[in-house]
Amino acid sequence: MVEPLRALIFDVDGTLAETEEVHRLAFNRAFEEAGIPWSWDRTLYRALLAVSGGKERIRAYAADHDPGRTGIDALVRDVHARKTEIYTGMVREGGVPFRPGVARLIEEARAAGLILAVATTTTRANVDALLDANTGGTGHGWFATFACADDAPPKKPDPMVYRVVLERIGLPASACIALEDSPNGVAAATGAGIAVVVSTSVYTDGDDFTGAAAVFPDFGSVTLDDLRSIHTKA
Ligand code: XBP
Ligand code: MG
Repeated sequence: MVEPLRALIFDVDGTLAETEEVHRLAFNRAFEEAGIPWSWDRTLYRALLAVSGGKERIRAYAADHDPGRTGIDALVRDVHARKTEIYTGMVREGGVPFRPGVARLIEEARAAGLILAVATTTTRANVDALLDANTGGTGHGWFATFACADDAPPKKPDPMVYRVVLERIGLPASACIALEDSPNGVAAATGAGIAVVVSTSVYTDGDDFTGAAAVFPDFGSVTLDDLRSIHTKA
């Protein structure tokens, strides 16, 4: 890109923090509470993550594994709402820290006057819980905008959530870098014309990140200057 880097757009799950294992446990607890005989182990959950969005994930799983079940619309609505309550409760207990380098990159970007934003498939309440647990609430003010599940109904790999962020921050895609952990996230960001830098996560390690400008195991040794040079070459 010829113009300077002016914004970092962060994905949440798998990027800000390794949250998917907590999501998986919350899904299973919500199923159990509802008396639904479903339980997602790690291997199955990794496959189910191909579908972004918890509601969409439940619906896709039911269609494949329990096609005769009736009342799916109410099940998805109610079980997902309870799952979100369980998830936010677990995150607020602590123990889901930011991934290596994330807090430092945020600090470097803020000190350099970059705009920060969030583009996620997850529910806003989940983002708030993660920021409250890891920043005591101050983290909300770091981000100019949060585009979450309700802001972009078509989920990643659809680029809508990133287009919503670009619109809200008033910058062209060429002035931004997206930080992601998954192929769906890479497809969504590149679909919006944004260069993507990946930190592979527990559930995406080894996936195909074709289209990403750079892939790292984590951001522990990635500086803002590294992102600037990646952005220049993108
Ligand atoms: C990852 C997702 C989300 C979470 C579950 O989001 O696909 O659906 O797995 O959260 P991200 P919800 O874009 O941050 O990687 O149940 O709230 O959808
Ligand atoms: Mg993610």
